[in-house]
Amino acid sequence: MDRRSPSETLLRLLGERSALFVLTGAGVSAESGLATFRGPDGLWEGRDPASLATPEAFARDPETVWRFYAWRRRQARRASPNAGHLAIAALERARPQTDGFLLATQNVDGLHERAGSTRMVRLHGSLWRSRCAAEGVEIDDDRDEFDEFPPRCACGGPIRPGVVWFGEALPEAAWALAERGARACAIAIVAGTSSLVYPAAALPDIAKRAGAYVVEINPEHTPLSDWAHERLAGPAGEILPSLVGPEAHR
Ligand code: BJW
Repeated sequence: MDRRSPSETLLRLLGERSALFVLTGAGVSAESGLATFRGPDGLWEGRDPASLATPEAFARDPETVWRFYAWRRRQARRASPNAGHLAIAALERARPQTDGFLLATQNVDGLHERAGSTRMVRLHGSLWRSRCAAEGVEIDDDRDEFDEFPPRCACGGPIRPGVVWFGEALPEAAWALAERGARACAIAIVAGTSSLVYPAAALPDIAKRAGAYVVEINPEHTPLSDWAHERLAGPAGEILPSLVGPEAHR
């Protein structure tokens, strides 16, 4: 059933400080002014993901790929965390026990970190990291201006954005922690994702099979909407704050 305010069941579970797993996607940053990927005004609208977010695209046309990510870095630098990011950080602070909270984000924009989230894993890398495509090592390089394409590592190899593209494996440690967090939680909150991209989209199912109460926060219907225990149909920046604070934890 679609609703905008949390059910008694959810408020009770939150009030008990039950172990919480949060999975986020681009929709959580939409209210910070950053475009999502899919849908009308999305980043993939009028752009072919295969020409921007695959290792093959980078090998074929590193300049187009780097210009896209340099533009994304400029957009993200100008953005600020919104009420949804801040609410997730507050939900973490309310669960000081190590196993009581984990945030797994598909977002690469760094807004969760800037909002104060610490117990988190980045499933799809970071806009603020680069990597040598030849050696695989991460490089401290978050420039958005370049004098050559692709920029070069000291070893001579091409430097690429430190994100996970289609067809690439997710960072092993981040995935292992996310899977463990999903398996161990009592509540799984899934906010602002189309639930289309795997393996991240499998995490709510892992949580549900392990017995968790699964809650979706999204103004639009997704494949998860059909089987989540609770669906809060609205913007994350409005709904997430309603899960925080003494009134939500009675
Ligand atoms: C709001 C809102 C508001 C708006 N409040 N909500 C199983 C089945 C089918 C395919 C596959 C499968 N397993 C793997 C695949 C292939 C592929 C895949 O999933 N393809 C599908 C698209 C069909 N997956 C992969 O390739 C992954 N790798 C892999 O599986 O490797 C296997 C392997 C193993 C071992 C060795 C080698 C390989 C990698 C996936 C990487 C995804 N990368 C991207 C780009 C990252 C860098 C960048 O940022 O540019 O990640 S693609 C893009 O999609 C980005 C996102 O993180 C990801 C998910 O998107 P997200 O966040 O859900 O955004 P949207 O736009 O889709 O949705 C936004 C939602 O927000 C909407 O629902 C709105 O309604 C909502 N919203 N405003 C709340 N205010």
